[in-house]
Amino acid sequence: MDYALRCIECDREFENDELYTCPSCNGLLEVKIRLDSVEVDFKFDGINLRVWKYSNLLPVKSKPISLNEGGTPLFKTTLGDRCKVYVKHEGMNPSGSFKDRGMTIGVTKAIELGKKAVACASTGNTSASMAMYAAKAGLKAYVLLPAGKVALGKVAQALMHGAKVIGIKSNFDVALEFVRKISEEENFYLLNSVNPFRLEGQKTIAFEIVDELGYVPDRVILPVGNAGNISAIFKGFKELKELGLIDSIPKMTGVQAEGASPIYKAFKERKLDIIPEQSPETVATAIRIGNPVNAKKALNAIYKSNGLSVSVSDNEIIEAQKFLASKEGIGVEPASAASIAGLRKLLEMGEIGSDETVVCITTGHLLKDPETVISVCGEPIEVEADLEKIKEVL
Ligand code: AN7
Repeated sequence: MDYALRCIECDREFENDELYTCPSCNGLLEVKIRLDSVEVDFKFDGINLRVWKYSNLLPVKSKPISLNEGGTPLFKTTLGDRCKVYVKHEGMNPSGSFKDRGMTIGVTKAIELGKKAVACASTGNTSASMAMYAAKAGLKAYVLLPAGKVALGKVAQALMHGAKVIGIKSNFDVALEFVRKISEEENFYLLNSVNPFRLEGQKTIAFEIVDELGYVPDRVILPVGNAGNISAIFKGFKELKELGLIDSIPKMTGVQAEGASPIYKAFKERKLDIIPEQSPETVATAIRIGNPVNAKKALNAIYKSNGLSVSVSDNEIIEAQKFLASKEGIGVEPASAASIAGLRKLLEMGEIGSDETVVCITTGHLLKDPETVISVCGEPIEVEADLEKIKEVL
């Protein structure tokens, strides 16, 4: 396959895979695949859905470092009143989040480039996933976290998979600035979503949706933090359209938490860029991000697809998390529930047509954040080991 890294700002192209941003204007890079060089040999038949099914559209040459990522369930739900709502549960990936789709490509690329170590800043899921794939690949893994602001399950994963985990007394955005500098100085391969190859893995969410549904939904709703995933999924649909495999692109709909909503604010004013927020705050710690690196790509995805952005309160997020878990049997972490909270809000606002088919992406698993569950559901009731006493509380 023929591809180059293209700057989304100045349009220059580079053949060097080891870049994260444009050497000439510092703009974001994306992988431009020369689609006329691609032979699409996979069938959209809804079977064997996995990230590497679509390898002809994935810009890596070496043997995949894979843990069977992708192929996540697409559940039909009753969430939509009159319109059809599906939930694609990315929490069912091997490390429990959508990040695995990006990491299988990112870590394979790290091996291809001869790197010995990988690094990221993270609100949690990126670090869990990176640590897991680095372990599989035999690479060292370094993680910078906002101390005390990462859900317990995610820290546990990063530690157990053998990453060196450092908590800094600041937020994600500051951690990312540090890790970018450190990676450059120490020759670590940076695996945050500023890395254009990671997004290539995540675009397979779009491929799987079309593959499994057999058609293109009208809208895709997902939570937005660092804004990589919305950009990646849009790119996936765009490539399918350019290849002539589909003829429309869903309205990309990004949901942010009220306390961390620079993209929503930019969208509201129809701006092309964000104003960074210094002290982002939300119960959905995964998306507690004030300065999303992929903001320009994400806003482009929203505008070009005729989509929109909405913000939801912490209360709406928790209510949506409980609703999804107790009514549909789908257990997700708070950030993921933002997509359901966004759906409910947009239905109320009358923004979603009754004839629409909507796919909500739930990005991470319920078990990632047990502490929030206990704080909103309470501890289990404790009673004596006595039949009558147990019956009393039933
Ligand atoms: C569950 O782990 O940024 O908009 O460092 O864990 O692509 O950033 C996590 C992000 C949504 C937002 N849902 O995705 C990290 C990190 C969950 C997440 C997002 C994240 P992007």
